[in-house]
Amino acid sequence: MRLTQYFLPVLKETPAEAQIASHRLMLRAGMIRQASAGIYSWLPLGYKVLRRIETIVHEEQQRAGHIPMLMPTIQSADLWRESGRYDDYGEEMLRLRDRHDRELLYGPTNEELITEIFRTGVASYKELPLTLYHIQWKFRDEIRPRFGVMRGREFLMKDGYNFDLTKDDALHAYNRHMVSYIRTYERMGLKAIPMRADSGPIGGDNTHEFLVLAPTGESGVYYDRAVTDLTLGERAIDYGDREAVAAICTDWTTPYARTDETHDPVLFAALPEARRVEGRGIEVGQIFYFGTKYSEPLKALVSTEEGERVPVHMGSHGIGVSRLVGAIIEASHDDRGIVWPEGVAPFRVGLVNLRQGDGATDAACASLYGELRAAGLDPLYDDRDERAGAKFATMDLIGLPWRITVGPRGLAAGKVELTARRSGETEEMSPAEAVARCTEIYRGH
Ligand code: 5CA
Repeated sequence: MRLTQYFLPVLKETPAEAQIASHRLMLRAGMIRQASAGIYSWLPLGYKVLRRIETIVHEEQQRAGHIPMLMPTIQSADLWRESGRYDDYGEEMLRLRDRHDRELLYGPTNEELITEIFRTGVASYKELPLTLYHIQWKFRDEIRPRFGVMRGREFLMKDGYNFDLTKDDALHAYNRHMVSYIRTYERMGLKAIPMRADSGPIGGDNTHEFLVLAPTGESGVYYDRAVTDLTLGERAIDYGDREAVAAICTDWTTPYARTDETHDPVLFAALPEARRVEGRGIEVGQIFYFGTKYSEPLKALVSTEEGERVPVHMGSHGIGVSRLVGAIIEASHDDRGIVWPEGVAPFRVGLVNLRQGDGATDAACASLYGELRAAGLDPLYDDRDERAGAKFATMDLIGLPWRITVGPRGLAAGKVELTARRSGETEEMSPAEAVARCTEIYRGH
């Protein structure tokens, strides 16, 4: 993309209403614009990051064997009466009426609707196990929407639902979700720690939240330092292998790691002092096993091998897709702006022309731009008639991980500069080498 043909409304001033770095930077970098309290438009740059995150979530869910679909944002109140949650959900639920005076709501989550789909589509244990998920906008009329997309009223969530015959099968689904989530967050350059949590209005006693450590997080967290040394990396995972999947979960859940809701000071105090860490975290996902809490009232039954009709065991599993954009920025920024991890960068490479209008420099940039595109590196070419300082400031603010700088002096020696946003390190090399290096960096992302 050429910057002169893009829409990147960066702000010079720091917006007064934004209290945390990610909110400030998302507004300044022209990623989002508030439409009303807790409701945002995603401008082109922000939308690109959101789509990258969604793609990673889709890939990892499907790798775990979970099936994508799409349910609507608007749901009928009737189903929520059947489950008994229509009244329980309280003021957070946005309730609507259509022209026929039928009661509707903007879905805050989808346990009821998916269970309804399941009960009319599945009759026998032979069709299990089944895990369905979608990525869809939710609405929760939060009393205090704040921190931009971190606590919005409208937000994008991946929510998945498993249906299993037995508790053991459902716990395997729970474990599959835990492992696939760890991998999902790692691909986004995040360390998200599963912590034992409280289930709130979703219900059930088996639940973990995934927390990204950040001083601006809304949850207090207490953990054993050992848990931060764990990584899944590139290892192959057979999601059908119950023991292998369970063993990974055991590794991650054995060290003490809890949020303030479930913190146990006595257990925590038993850890060696050097390993005890207290901090704050951003909740970027939560998984639940709740057994037959919804399948019983909603009559989601299957026939067993013996011909008996039994309620299925269920769990639900959420990832805060739009919140992740903010969480990644909280975890990865500096004084000059955002520092995107390679996995989610809106453009892979920024191309800066230091002498716009100079024939040779323009020609070198145009050809480099073409090669970067051909290599699938989705470059952003700053072809504006601006000073070098202003171009660098924009690139730093929007946080592209790699920048190639092209100027007449370097070109005379056949060189351009490749700069890493994170370290600021710069290396001179030929344009072809710069393309080759970036291609190598992004292999696998
Ligand atoms: N039905 C279950 C799992 S599918 C559920 O709704 N879980 S949840 O309430 O924990 O939400 C899942 C994730 O959505 C949270 O971990 C969080 O990352 C994100 N989320 C929840 N509320 C908001 C909000 N107001 N703004 C942005 N993200 C949110």
